[in-house]
Amino acid sequence: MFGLMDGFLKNDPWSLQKDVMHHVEYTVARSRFSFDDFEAYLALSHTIRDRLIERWHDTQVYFKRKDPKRLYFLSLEFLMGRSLSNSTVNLGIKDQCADALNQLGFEFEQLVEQEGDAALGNGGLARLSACQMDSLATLDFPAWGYGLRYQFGLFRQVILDGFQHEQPDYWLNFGNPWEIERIHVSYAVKFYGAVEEELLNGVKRKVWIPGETVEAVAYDNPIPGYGTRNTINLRLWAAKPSGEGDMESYNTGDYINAVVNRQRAETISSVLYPDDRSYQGKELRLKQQYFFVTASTQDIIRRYKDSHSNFDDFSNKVALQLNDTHPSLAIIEVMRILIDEENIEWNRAWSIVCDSFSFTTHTVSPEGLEKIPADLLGSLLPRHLEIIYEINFLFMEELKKKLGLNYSQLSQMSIVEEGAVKNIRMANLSIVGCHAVNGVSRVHLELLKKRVFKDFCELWPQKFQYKTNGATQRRWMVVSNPNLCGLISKWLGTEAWIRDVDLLIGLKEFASNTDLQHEWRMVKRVNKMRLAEYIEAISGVKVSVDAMFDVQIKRIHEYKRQLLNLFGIIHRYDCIKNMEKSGKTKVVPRVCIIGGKAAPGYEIAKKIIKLCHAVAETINNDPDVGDLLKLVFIPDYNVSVAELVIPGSDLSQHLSTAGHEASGTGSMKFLMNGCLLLATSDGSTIEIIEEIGNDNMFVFGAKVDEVPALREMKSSLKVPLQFARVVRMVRDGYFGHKDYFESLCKTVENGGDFYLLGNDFMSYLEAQAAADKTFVDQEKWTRMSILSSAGSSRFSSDRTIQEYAEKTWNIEPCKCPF
Ligand code: DL6
Repeated sequence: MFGLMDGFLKNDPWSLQKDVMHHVEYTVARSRFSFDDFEAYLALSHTIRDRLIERWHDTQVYFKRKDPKRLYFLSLEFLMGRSLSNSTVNLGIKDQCADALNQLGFEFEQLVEQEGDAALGNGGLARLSACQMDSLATLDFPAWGYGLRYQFGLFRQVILDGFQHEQPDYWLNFGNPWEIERIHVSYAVKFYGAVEEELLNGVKRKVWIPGETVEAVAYDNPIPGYGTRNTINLRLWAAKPSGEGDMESYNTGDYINAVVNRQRAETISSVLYPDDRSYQGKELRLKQQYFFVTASTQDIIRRYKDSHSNFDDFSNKVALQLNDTHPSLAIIEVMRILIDEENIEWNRAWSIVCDSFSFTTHTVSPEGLEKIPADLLGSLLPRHLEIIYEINFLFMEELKKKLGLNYSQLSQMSIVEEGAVKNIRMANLSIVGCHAVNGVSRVHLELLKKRVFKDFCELWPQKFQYKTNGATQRRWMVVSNPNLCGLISKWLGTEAWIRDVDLLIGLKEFASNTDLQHEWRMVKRVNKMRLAEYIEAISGVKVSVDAMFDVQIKRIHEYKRQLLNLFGIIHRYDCIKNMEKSGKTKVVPRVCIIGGKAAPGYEIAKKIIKLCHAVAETINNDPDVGDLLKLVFIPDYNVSVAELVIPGSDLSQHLSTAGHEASGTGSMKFLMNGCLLLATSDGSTIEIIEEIGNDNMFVFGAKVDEVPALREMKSSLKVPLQFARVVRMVRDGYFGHKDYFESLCKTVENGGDFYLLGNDFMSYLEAQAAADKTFVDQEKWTRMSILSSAGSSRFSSDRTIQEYAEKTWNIEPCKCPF
């Protein structure tokens, strides 16, 4: 057992209890004779935070002494969720904390529930960043995460009469014990203004005279590894008014306006953009991107210069990872610092930049790529636009030499898109400025080669790679499903799989063992009971734990096809309604659970949420159906809701039209927890199928390479009768709101069915029927469930990070001694 005493602070229950009481009295400022759950949560969190800080300091001192090559992971989004439980697990002191609290009359699990989610991101990309931070710390890599400390994270989803409403996420209102404000770590961030030429020692150089300056202040979030003392840092930046101020206004007596203008600086880090696909052309978004990029790169270069007197070793000591194109201005910012401030000659600066940066794209469609209007960029960051034009000019010259004067290809590959509005293509910039471009699954790389970055892949085939995404088993198994973990450790005879996940495969040999199967089912049942209680509390719907819990939780998107799920549910309902009494005894009871947020401006996605509620209203109140079918929408889906729902699910659905999901990571979390997958062959699911076998899941639908041809033919494809019938039920107002759902129905009718719901419907129903049939055979189901967990190790973020470390970042572990 690690973690009993590894710093000044002790980790036995008695010492923990003493420290909790200290924080009750001196941090939370409550009487030690009277404090509630929330105050106990705060005191415990500060107790844990002290221990994190000790390890964090030791780790940073050790890194400084060893000076290894460091990885800097730049991401505009991190979906960290809650920290208390995760920290105690990774520090190895969860049981001791529970004991300490018990003696004080508190339940650890109860206190965990007091914490709100840190939701500084939208969806897959953001949660992936969080999982990868956990793996970087656990595998002892010398890494830093950098991002933005939004004052308002992802909006809270409130459902009123079945409609989604968005409310601000006041996550910082009651303080955040997991962060450390570093008022002394701050950097000036410049915007607007003009570029002038200056003569310095007979050499001409460019000087950017800004029109506005704000300050970026660091907030550090320690990220503990599991089974190691290493605790790395996630540094998030908040915007504050610059110390310099607007003296002119103060002097002219416009005191109030001067103060108000200064406060405006804070809006830069105030709110996360809630759309996970498009961020085009918004000045505030661009300001956010540059703000976090310049603060981070200034910090990184400052750290490098602390121990190096020139830039010769920069790319041997610094790996900069761009999480999608959102931080891609970092390429330009480092270039600007090197040439304008460090007086490094252009070619040398460019080779330092290209050797240091790598890029991962999370997008599958060329239309989804980020573009910034050149006018906007030039007004906000005039010097950066000049540098972009220069990089592009040199790139075009190089291309002409290689490709000749093929203007159509040159214009496709140019960083600058000419047209009515001149745009800067951030993906092209990232490809040109990075030594490696990664996709997030094998098929994603194939799509990048064929569609998204075809010309670039042909030009630089060696640059393009893939690292299949993963999820951390610490959060998604140990924290969220402790009973299953206990069971797995018991059967494997070790807890070592929590760090060395490949050991999970050892479960395979017991998959048919009736004792394990029995215990496995018991664990699932307890998790289902917990989920059923939650469902009743939020919706008033009582569900039976004997039913199959069938779950689809993720962002609401047309391509993710929650609508296909709803059509399937309507079909099932229709069948039950039209069944003889005797037939009903053969129906496998289902509780269908859907959860997810729709981007505020995404009308069709919002209609899907409303349809889900309308269908649920009809089904759940129909006495002909009873417990045979229930439908529940879980509001405000977030990381901690996922932690509750996933362990309690029997079946999980991943229905994206093939070729649309770059990877998908939800499926991996379900897989680890022994939920069976019902899925299309898309993204990482293709690799999951290879790993655990077609016969251990329910696969359906068109394949990636069939989709383009099906799209071509879709207006002539015959729609199955069953499909036409369910669409008609919605269109004709069977679930009410006839006019409102008309536009939703139109998306799948009259040849408009871009996401091929009609095409895949029958194969979807067959997969559902196979799931029903298997569920009846509990022995078979449990065996498949155990094999799913056993086969999930490849989908751990530990494996992903190991691959990045070896093949892209070229970094080595740097383990802080105990
Ligand atoms: O790579 C993480 C995650 C993938 O698993 C999903 O397939 C993909 O849709 C998602 N992308 C985003 C938004 N992307 N951008 N930009 O979350 O990334």
